[in-house]
Amino acid sequence: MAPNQFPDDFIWGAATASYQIEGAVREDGRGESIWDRFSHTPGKVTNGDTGDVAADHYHRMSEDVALMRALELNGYRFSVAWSRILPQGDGPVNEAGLDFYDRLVDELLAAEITPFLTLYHWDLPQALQDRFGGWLSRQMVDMFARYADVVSRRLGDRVRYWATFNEPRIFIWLGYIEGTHAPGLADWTGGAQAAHHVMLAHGAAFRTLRQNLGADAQLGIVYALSPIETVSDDPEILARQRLLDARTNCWFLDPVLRGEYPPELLDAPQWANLQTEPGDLALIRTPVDFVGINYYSRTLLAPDSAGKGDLHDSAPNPGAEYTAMGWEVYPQGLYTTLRRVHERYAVPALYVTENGAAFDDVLEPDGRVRDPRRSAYLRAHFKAAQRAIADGVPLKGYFVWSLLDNFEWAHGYEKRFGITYVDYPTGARTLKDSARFYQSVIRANAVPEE
Ligand code: IFM
Repeated sequence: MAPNQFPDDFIWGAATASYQIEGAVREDGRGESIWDRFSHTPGKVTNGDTGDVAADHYHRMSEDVALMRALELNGYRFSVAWSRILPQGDGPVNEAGLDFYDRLVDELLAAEITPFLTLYHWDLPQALQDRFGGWLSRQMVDMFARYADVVSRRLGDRVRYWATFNEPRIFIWLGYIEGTHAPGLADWTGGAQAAHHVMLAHGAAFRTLRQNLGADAQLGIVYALSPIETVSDDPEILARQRLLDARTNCWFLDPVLRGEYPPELLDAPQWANLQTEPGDLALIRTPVDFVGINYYSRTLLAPDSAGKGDLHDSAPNPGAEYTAMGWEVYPQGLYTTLRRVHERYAVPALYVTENGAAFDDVLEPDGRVRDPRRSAYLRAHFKAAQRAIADGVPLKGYFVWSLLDNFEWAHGYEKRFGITYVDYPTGARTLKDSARFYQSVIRANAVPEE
């Protein structure tokens, strides 16, 4: 393999998530999700934006698959909206909801694009929040396993790659501990308990999927990871590094892949009242076929860094480049993360299931979106991935976040992550320059020289 080449069967894809792109929130029997409720609550989302229309993907799905084909993607990562399938979370199945994903999968396969399906990318049916308090309840484990059963029975003959959850740490932290995301709860003890139920739900759904789909299915889970680095070896900072690494990286990796929670977590007061039952860790521990890694930036700890052990505990790095999200551009961190996951957990396959950047893109009068910083960001991260492969990491594919500009949760439509520009008033799509750059990478199966 030439030094700048990727392996022959490498998957080049793009990723999206249901609530962020679909819109059509009241169509074809879809039930309310916690993000419908949250985004319609005044003050929760920038500019009062909601996912009611989003990128209108529900109506433009064929156009979006054509876009993927034009870009020559060979993989597409999407999530299923639970409330389209089971509008009340459990109870009757909504066939029209399943039909939508059925058509999506067929169109992808016709375009020779491999579907990578994620069951849960944060849009829980509101009915389950109302009845049980969402993930606070252990009853969610059975609910999620049933949902996995329904979806896999319908799509399992054509979808080979399945992830249970997207970024459990993020939706637990922001939704249950900090309250800035749906369902808007702010309680550490509840968050730790909810996280445990998410892990159990992963384990239960994993068994259901394996049973329904057989040994050939590729089953995994997707994590948001970030290396925790420090500006000094001051003992206070090193202690914070250990705790934050446990909270950021190992909290959800260790139970699934090693059958234990990191000791730094269990020693912390927030975990003192964790309710568990015998056999829980055996259910959570699952022989996954792959781990998906969402990587955006590192976390840098300094004596005066802001959050002191929480998700926002990162210090500025003078002179570094930052994206519109305020995240440091740090490609080296992707290499470090891939190496570390490979060395610590020895999973058969890794995928970069999300990587990308938000910038303040402008659609210019000549119809182009010039986003050289996004192309540079992607180039540098592709190279970091390539270095990891050369050093023995079984990285099998890469999904750029995102195919389309979309609803960036509490930031609404203000942050644009797409390689395709979406003009929200009309829904019109325009490939940004970075999409063309990405296409050149895919065509060459290599990062072209600058
Ligand atoms: O938009 C999100 C996505 O839903 C989960 N991963 C990070 C992205 C950018 O913030």
